[in-house]
Amino acid sequence: MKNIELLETNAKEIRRAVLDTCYASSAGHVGGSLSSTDILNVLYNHVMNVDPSNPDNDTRDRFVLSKGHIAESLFCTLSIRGYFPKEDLKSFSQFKSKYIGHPNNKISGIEMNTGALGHGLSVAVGMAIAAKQDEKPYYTYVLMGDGELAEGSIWEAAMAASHYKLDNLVAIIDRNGLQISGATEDVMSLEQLHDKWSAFGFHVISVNGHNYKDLIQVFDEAKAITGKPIVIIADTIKGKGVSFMENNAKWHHGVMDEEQYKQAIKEVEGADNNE
Ligand SMILES: Cc1ncc(C[n+]2csc(CCOP(=O)(O)OP(=O)(O)O)c2C)c(N)n1
Ligand SMILES: [Mg+2]
Repeated sequence: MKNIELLETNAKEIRRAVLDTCYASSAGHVGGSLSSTDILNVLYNHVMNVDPSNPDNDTRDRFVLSKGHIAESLFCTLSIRGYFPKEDLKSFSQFKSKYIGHPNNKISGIEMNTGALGHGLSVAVGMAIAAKQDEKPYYTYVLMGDGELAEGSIWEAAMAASHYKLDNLVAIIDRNGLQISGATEDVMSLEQLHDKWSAFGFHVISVNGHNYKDLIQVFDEAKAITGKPIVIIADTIKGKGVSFMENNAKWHHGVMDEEQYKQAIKEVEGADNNE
């Protein structure tokens, strides 16, 4: 499967760029960046109809990073996809840089400023309604964190999405089980998550969020659904690819020292394949 091999090569490159960016800036949210890497990779390099040389094309698929704190993961994915030079990321999180610690729509390829959790789905609903009204063929994808689901505004947006039968809207939940201060099930329990989204009128799909074959299949499945919005619950590992970060809330926004950085790079570069 040539496609999957390419995605796996990209994944290493994105993970390496995320680690470089976080280490150089002593900033970023490395744990949630690494849990979302494979989702962003498959969206930008397989699923979405986007063209970096024409980023404002009217019929482009839209993507909203509702869990905006992992901006570096989106920036690295966009730069590797060709939206802007990788060099630009050297200014990440620095004074006067447009590559601030959260998505910023002054950057090519970014649709919405995010970072205050809970708003992405509402705006994505608006984009999906606009596509229907304008009779445009684009899909809107929105990535949310599982901790983010504690925001009440998400459930208002979910009601609207099913009320308007937005089958051109695909929500993805990075279900890594952790939020900033610990396990989601301790901080604000979410289960039964599948049943909740189903009760809100969504077509619900569960997937291993690190397996490209499965991810490709569920994004295909989403396109075949009509009459209701789709949510993909992607089971992931926070810190995926770096053993000492995996499943450890400390690495939500932990800063690596030199030894940890070197070890992390060694691990992501040595990874045989993505899952
Ligand atoms: C409205 C709002 N409240 C609080 C925060 C602070 N905050 C940043 S990340 C985070 C935890 C998010 O957890 P999750 O959505 O699970 O993200 P992930 O595990 O994917 O990094 C919190 C509470 C915020 N950014 N916005
Ligand atoms: Mg989480």
